[in-house]
Amino acid sequence: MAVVELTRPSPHVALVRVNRPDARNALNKDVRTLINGYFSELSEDTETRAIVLAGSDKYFIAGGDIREMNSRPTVTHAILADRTTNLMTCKKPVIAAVNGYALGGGCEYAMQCDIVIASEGATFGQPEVKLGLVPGAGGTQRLPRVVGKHNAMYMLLTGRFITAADALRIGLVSETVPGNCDARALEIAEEIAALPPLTVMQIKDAVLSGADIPLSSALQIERKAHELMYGTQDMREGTNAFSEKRKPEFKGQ
Ligand code: CO8
Repeated sequence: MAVVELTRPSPHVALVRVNRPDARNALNKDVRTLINGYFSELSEDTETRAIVLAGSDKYFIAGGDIREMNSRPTVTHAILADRTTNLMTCKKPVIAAVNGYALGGGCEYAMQCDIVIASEGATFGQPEVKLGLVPGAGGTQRLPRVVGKHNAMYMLLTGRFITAADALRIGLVSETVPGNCDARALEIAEEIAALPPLTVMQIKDAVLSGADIPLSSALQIERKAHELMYGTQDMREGTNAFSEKRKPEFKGQ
């Protein structure tokens, strides 16, 4: 069985599942390569409108592979390392379904998703400091942007784990559910997949493109994305359906 699997549980929805139980779904080279490959493919696939990234019942992803990291040739790796993932550049909305541990690179991969659904029993943490490491996939940069400086520093400087309830409180998680959260994440993916896909992609692009630039420039991105939608059939369909008091049928055109 592959360490990462792609399935299509419903029309327009893809599920990418990490399946490396022996190492608690740690991100070794194979896992990272497969995730990159799938997200590159799904980003361009016109049939796919929403994606769920999941792990197992008890482990989302327990971080980078510690054994693999320990044996890296330091300088070569430092020069060649590229932490860009096709997860963070994926054009389609990505929902993380976090059951169990999301640690280190696992917490960082969850943060690279657009929506994070967690089981009430999930655990989040950036324990790199305890290994003598600085986070390497966005922990020191994305985490403070998501949860604010003091919450981020608490997690990053102590390496302590936090509960799903605390993750929800500080904004690291969008929603928590009792028990396994895969079904809820897929339900949200299906909800998004029924919406006009060009609009969904433009909203995601506007949010991410505008996040790190001055507000005036970010608002230009939004203005152009807004205007672009007037040229789509789906915008006509959505507004006509509203006036005619019927359910819209979006075609992605
Ligand atoms: N890497 C490699 N192997 C791991 C990892 C890991 N991150 N986590 C667990 N394993 C392995 C263990 O070595 C063990 O292997 P074995 O059976 O051969 O001895 C097996 O999984 C089971 O582990 P446990 O017995 O510890 O399982 P528990 O269920 O008792 O505990 C925990 C689960 C809490 C997840 C625990 O395993 C743990 O704390 N793991 C390490 C968490 C951690 O420190 N993560 C941060 C890693 S550093 C990092 O993420 C930096 C990322 C840099 C960028 C990444 C880019 C992709």
